[in-house]
Order: sequence, then structure tokens, then C-alpha cells
Amino acid sequence: ETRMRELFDARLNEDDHIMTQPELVAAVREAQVLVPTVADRIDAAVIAQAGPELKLIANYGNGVDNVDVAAAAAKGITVTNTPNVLNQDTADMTMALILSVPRRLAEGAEILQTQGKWAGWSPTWMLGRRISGKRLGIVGMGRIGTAVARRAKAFGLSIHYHNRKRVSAAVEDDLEATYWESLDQMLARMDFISVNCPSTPATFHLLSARRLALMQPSAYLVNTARGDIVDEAALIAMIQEGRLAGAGLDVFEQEPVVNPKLVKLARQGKVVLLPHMASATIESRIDMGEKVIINIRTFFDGHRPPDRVLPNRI
Ligand code: 8YV
Repeated sequence: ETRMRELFDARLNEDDHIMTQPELVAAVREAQVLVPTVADRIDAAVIAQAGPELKLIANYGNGVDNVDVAAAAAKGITVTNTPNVLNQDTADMTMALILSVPRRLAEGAEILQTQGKWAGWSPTWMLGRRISGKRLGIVGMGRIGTAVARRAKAFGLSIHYHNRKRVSAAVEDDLEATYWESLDQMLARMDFISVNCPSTPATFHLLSARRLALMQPSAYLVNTARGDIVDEAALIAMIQEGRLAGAGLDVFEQEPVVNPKLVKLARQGKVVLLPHMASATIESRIDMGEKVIINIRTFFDGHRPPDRVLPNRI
């Protein structure tokens, strides 16, 4: 923020304030550059109101599902994002969720936070499920998916993935990863599924009710990508009915509000819920800010910004 103020005539949004659509429309009328976060929906209606000065939408985030990139392109507005710098942190948090639900981390911590002690020891006390030796299916083997795979392999999970295209043989060999052309077939065989693909019209409810029903009742689903890739209502029903063991979620369909049914499942220890914080480290945030600044400066120096997002690449 300080750098932004130093370098630009920056109008900064208050911390924690999510701009309303009318506030966004007012901002796009005047600005030359817009720096939205995941919480700001820069849709076609907002872009339609953009003044002639608006030339660049420098998204503070990797995912650009909050920006209508096609509508921006049609108006000659360039869109950039902040890739790569948050891969490791997001992958760390994905692992944390993979570990937390089966090993009952949140439940254990909650007992001590609320009671300051535990009742005693028994061989069946806080029994969870083993992680190592299980199969992890990664949906979306991009930069974050690959970083998850590296960590998961070190935890003794075998790596499986589904992606639009197969990764290189060298990466596959290194990760000892198995490629599944059919997402359906992969889902049916995994103990864990990690969602690591972008949210696009093509991935909306990719994990639909039908596909979730293919998963084993003992399996867990982890999502650190975007809420709308998973049919959340179907996921909830599956866990409630014991047709899926649990889930670890950092993202939701109606952020920042979380479905009360999920909160109830969290109290029952069946899900672990986090408030979209997978990339929230000081280091990532600084690097993301630097990327935004570089993208803005390069653009206004008349060059192509390094992290330009093209509509046909989404
Ligand atoms: C951020 C993210 O919290 O980069 C992304 O796609 O989801 C997170 O890193 C968010 O985007 C900040 O705008």
C-alpha cells in the first residue's frame, strides 16, 4: 500500500470494505487503472461503465474469475494478474487441509482451546485416518497443482491427476504421477481429491453432484481454488449422508458468507473451513503487490506487461 501511494495517485479501498457494485462503477468512471481483489466483481456491467481513461485492470490475485476479461478486451482494456508468487503458499495450505480433516486437527485444537485439558487417554481417543499410502487425485495440474503434488509425494501419497493436457514426461516421472484422461474414472479411485484448476465457465460445477457421487464414501475433497468449481450443495448433502468422509475448504460459492450447513458439519468435525487464506502470507502479499506495480509500470511505459491475461487463454 505504501509503495502504491508513493508511486501512483492511488485511491485505496478501506481494509475489509468490499466495494458495492455502485462504488465500483464510480471507481471505473474515473480511474486509469483498477486493482481489484477476488472480492471485487468487475463484470461486463461494471466494464460497460468504464470511462475512456481506464486502460488496465491489474488484478491483485492469480485467479481472474472476478474480472470479465472478454468484456475488458472488447473495450481495449488490458488485464493482468499475479501468477507464481503464491504457488508455494497455496500448496502448503492445501497440504494443511489434506492433513487436517482426516487427522482431526481442528477438533483436537478446539478441545484444548475450550476446555484447557482432555479427559484422559484411550486407544480409540481422537482416531483419524492415515494419510500416507493413500491416493491423491489433483484436478488441475498447473503450477499450484504441481506444487501440491511435490509436497504430497513427500507425505507418501501416490499422485494422480486430471488436466486438460498431460504434463511433460519429465514432470510425470519426477512425481511418479499417473495421468487420468477421464476425471470420472479418477474420482472413483481416489482417497483424496484436491481442486487446483481455475474457475472458468468450463469448470463451473466441474465437480457436479453426479461426479461427487462417483467418489468413494471414505474419500475427502480439498478445495483451495474457487468455490464454484464444486457443487457446494451437493457436497454438503454427500457429507451429511455419509457418502463422502469430509472436506477441507478454503473457498466457497458465496464468499465471504459460508453456508450454515457447512458450519454445522465443521462443528461435527467432518469439514475444516478456512476464510480464503491459502495465499495469505506476508511474503506472498508483498510479492503480489510488486507484481501489480511491475505490470502497471510496464504497461504505462508502453510495453506488454509480464502477466497479461488473454481472453482466449481462460
Ligand atoms: C487471493 C487468490 O487471496 O490469487 C488468487 O487467485 O485466490 C488469492 O491469492 C485473492 O485473489 C486476492 O485478490
